[in-house]
Amino acid sequence: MAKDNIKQTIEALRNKINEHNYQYYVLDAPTVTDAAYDLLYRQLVELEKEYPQFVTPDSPTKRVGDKPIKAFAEVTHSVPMLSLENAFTQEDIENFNQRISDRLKVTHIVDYCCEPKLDGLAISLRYENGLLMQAATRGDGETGEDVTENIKTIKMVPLRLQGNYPSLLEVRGEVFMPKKGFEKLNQEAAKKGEKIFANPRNAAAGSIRQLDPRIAASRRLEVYFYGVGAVEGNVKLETQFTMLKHLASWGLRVNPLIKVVSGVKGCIEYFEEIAKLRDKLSYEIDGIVYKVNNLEEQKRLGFVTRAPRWAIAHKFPPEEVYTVVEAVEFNVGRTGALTPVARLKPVFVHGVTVSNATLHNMDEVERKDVRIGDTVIVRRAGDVIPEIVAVVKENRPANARTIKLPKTCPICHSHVERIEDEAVAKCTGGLFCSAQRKEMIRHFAARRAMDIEGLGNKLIEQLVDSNMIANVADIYSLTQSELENLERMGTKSAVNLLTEIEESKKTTFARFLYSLGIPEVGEATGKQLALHFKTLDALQKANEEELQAVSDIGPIVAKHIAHFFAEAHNREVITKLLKAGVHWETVKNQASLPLAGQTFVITGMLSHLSRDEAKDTLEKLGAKVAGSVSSKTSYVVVGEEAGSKLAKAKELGIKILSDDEFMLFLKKHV
Ligand code: 5U1
Repeated sequence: MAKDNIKQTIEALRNKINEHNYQYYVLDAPTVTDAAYDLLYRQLVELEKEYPQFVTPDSPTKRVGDKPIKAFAEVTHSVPMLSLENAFTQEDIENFNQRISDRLKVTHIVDYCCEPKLDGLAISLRYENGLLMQAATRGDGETGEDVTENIKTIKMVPLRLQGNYPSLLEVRGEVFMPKKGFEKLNQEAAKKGEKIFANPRNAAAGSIRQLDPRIAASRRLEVYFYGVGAVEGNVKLETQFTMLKHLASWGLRVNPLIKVVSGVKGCIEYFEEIAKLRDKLSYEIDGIVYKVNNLEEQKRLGFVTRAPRWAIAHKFPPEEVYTVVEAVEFNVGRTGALTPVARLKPVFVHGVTVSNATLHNMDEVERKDVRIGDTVIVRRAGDVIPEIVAVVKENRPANARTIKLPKTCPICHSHVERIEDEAVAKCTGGLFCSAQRKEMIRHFAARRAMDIEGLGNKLIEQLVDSNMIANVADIYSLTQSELENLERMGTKSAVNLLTEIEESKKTTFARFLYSLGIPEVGEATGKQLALHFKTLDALQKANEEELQAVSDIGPIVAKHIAHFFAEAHNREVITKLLKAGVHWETVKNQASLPLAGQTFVITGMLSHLSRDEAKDTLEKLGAKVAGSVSSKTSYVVVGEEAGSKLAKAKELGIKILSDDEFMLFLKKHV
């Protein structure tokens, strides 16, 4: 074949495949069989292999890069990516509509473009002369991360636009993981003993923030586009709805449920209509977005801080469902506390099957008067643990059984003790109880404690049940040959785990104290103790009175700490840990650190650091990190989707640092 012919054949194949992708993924109306599609694709792969000079960046074969990237570059959005104000009631929507009419000085009923609000990850795609040049996350709205390689793996994202597209288009939308893909991903993760995602939103975000595009490609991600940033060229956009029609004509997937309605009444009707459909949708939604339909009016309304005045997200209430309590079991925690857990007849809520709900403690069981056999209302909001809201007393069967605190521990059969006036009942088995031992080890290995990532729940179960480890110090004597012989543990996993165990030996005094699992000693108390006593020796020698001299430590916590160190077994474990090589840097005097005396509040999702990393860095510099904004706050660090804390900071005139400003601030102080 002549070179010109080959070039044309490759081009024709590319166009055909892109057209089939569009029909399949965007229109959901394929016109060829999978086999016919695969044949075209293979032909293109073969020809491109033979004639690499004719490969173009928009070739469908170039969606998945074969190498991980090193890091995500920063992208400054030419038009900021806004977020949305939330509304929860009809009254909120009425107020929103009133504000719009007042500001526009109009008396006519305003038209709204209504869209389902997806629970995913906001992205911005930049097309230059129809070619996909860049994809970025929202980040702080001004600057995001370059995730082009991962976005390209989503087949419904066109690599080249079609039709009469503008010369420059920045299009905004939401990447999400449909319910089925999410369930499958979690089932596979659970089988492999890997971390499961709490919700589809985390799964989508986690997939797009992978450095290896092959991982993103293996996840079933989808996208819907809902707006534009910068647009240049021959296109006139008049309403939100016609803008979306234009997007669809350029090959960009737009949600088919979008509709224009008239006034608040239309909005609420749409809200109710979609709420009824919600369970049947293949993806999770958490509300409806209403947008003033007229784009000229949108422009006149403008925006406040990072949210437009012309749009609002009307959130669905937390979902509540009815089910039956089939049994109640008691989980034993690290400190021996028994938590009643209701085993429920499985019920589907928000795309997740719920079969357990915590009842917290016996006081809660008695207060709610929950009995086995009862019909109950279960609520699941976002990713929190499902809880029983109330009992439907009218449905109580005659044979409903009251829930009794067991007299002995369900795991080790030691005596259970419930101290008068205390809600919590405890197994008295201590380290004799394997449930407590497992929880203790789980706590010790946790990320915020000694941070041994590969030591997950399943492995701990195996190690304790087979008597390979009895306490946390034993972790440091595990050997490769012992580990290799365990279920689901090859040489590679064993070596990786041993490396992590070795790395965990270098820690901080505060983390070490926290990881010991002393009752009532959380991270904050661990830090206070480390700062106050500076050495383990000094802490171990302190009596209850001396312990109470530490800020925030009262008589109960002091007693727990003193008891812990008085116990010979605990001292033995500590000695073994130190002998194994666990060590930390000498604790510095707080006052000498650069951010001593300053209090920070972090709100929203940061794009450069995880919240934990930001907190650790600030604390290492001597700052305190608080959970709420007050007049004593020195700085509020604001990430994506910051809410009421940002508003409060503004109200109190507290210094605000954006995500990027915070990074510069840290650089200056490290
Ligand atoms: N459906 C939809 N989701 N969503 C999210 N539309 C929409 N619009 C948004 C956001 C953040 O922002 C524009 C109003 C700027």
